Amino acid sequence: MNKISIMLAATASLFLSSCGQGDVLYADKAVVNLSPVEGNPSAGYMELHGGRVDVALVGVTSDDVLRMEMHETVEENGMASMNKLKSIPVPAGKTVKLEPGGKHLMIWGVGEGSKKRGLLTMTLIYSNDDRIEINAVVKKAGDPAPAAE
Ligand SMILES: [Cu+2]
Repeated sequence: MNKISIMLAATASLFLSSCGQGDVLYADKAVVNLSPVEGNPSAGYMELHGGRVDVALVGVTSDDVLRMEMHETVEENGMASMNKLKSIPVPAGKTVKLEPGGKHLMIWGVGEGSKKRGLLTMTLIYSNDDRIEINAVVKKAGDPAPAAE
């Protein structure tokens, strides 16, 4: 191995150890789809990325909502209904998607300030006591999809 390839190999392993999947517990792609019907709850979606150890998301809070719950949409006999979840497991190194038709956040009373700002700041609380603050993009009903913007 010549000098350059040794350096490249060292750089590659550094990159893997510092940025490798599964090292850091975080969340991204958070959106809140405001309900088109005044008074109805809005829905929140995001991707939860697992860290080095298995944890669970045990709560989500925000200063600018009335109430927030973790839900899962389930289908029984062709009928969709929602169950309230106490926690959402986030296995080490895995990505868990909160998405339409699956696990999601149900959000009551998103504040006018967050609606105007277009961002809702929320805190994710994990079973290992980690707290992660994220900004979810607030979308009004009928807003174009991000790809079209
Ligand atoms: Cu729900």
